[in-house]
Amino acid sequence: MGDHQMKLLGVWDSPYVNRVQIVLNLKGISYEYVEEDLKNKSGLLLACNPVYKKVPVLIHDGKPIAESQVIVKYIDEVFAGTGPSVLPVDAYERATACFWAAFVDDKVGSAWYTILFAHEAEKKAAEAARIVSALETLEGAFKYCSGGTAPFFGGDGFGLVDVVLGSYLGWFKVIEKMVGVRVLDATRTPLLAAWGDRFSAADPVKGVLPEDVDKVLEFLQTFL
Ligand SMILES: N[C@@H](CCC(=O)N[C@@H](CS)C(=O)NCC(=O)O)C(=O)O
Repeated sequence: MGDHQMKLLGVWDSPYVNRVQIVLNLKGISYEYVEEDLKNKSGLLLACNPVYKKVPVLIHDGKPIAESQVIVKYIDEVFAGTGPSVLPVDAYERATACFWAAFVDDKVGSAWYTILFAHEAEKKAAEAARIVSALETLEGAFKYCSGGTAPFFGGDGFGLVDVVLGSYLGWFKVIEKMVGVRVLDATRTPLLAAWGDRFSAADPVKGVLPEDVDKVLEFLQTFL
């Protein structure tokens, strides 16, 4: 990407990091990836995100940007002329996409996080049910956003909601193994199930989302 210096601080199995990687790939922006050890955070991470001390952090020409949705919007704006856009030009459509992207992290993200660290099986099952319920709502949102015919929330290509929700797809399989409940189920949410297959197969996503469920579970054990 010309003269731009892009460095991404991340963790390989983080949905928040993965969505930034997907957008960078989508736009064809090359970047240096630095894997963080969250049990021993680097001085660079602490200096770049002193408020939350979390990944992802994108460092663009020495300037740090934190919070995944903020980073995605930043990339889309700064590299507006490079590759496809994830945010619509129309203000109302943009507001709608931001609303659903916030809904995903609010409902799916919070339940995902609780499942990871809850000890009781009942608690994990209740949170998985919250994800299922959010996905049922998102099935309706998909119908609305895609007009019932387009392949993605963003239309013919990825939009903000696609990359935000799509970044959890690998984890849905992990949750299924942890909790024994099917999260993204074609009988309950057929449009979303088909969307998930399309999303996972797309070029910008290949090699980004965690696919090896046991590897993710093993890695998770190191934090418990
Ligand atoms: N809202 C943040 C969430 C980022 C987040 O939770 N990152 C986790 C990894 S998945 C992290 O860095 N955790 C380290 C910690 O909590 O100390 C975003 O969208 O970027």
